[in-house]
Amino acid sequence: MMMSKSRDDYLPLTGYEELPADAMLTRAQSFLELMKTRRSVRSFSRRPVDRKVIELCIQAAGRAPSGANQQPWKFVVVSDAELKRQIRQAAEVEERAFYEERASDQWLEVLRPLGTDAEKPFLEDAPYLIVVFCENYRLDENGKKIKHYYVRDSVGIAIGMLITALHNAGLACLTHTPSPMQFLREILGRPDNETALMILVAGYPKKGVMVPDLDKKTLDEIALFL
Ligand code: IYR
Repeated sequence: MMMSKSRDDYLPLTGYEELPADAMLTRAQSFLELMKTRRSVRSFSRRPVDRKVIELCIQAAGRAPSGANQQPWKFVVVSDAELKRQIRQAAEVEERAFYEERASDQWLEVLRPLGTDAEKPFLEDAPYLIVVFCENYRLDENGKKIKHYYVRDSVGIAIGMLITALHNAGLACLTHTPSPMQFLREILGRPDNETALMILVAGYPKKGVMVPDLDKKTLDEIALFL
């Protein structure tokens, strides 16, 4: 049986560097300025992107904290044109059902400023579809199910870090969640313990792309200091 680690195996904290107070403020401010320039885009250039950049960004996402450090994520990076075509076709079937029947009037109303519809050409245009799966459990060496904890929370954090890493690298992305998403497990041949959570569409924005005129809430609206 694999021996699990215990508190006796603790290591000193390395790599952490305390910044002088002024440097801390400057860094926090400039990171905010960087994040202010992040926008979701829905039109992508077909220009290829160096796969190494995607690998590095996924490695950054893989540094996310997770329940019991179980790292319950799998990033399936799709660049194959035929797979992208299949994903687009299946996603558009679900999206048509969403826009024509499933969505409530209230839901369609809040979506109106985004100008979305059932057509998803970005699923074929963008060089990469990073399909993010949750690993709900794993099988140990004896085939016994080991449950994972806080799975969606953990995978959500990793996705946030991936979005940030892609933006920092100068790429655009879109969080896309056609619903339901079972077709992704089927098309990509993923095992039963995995559930698709999101498609992160990644690449260069199409030249001249327009984005909706959206506001972000202010600090006072999103935070309380007690
Ligand atoms: N999945 C649909 C609808 C949609 C829903 C939400 I909430 C969004 O923020 C954006 C879109 C689509 O992708 O069009």
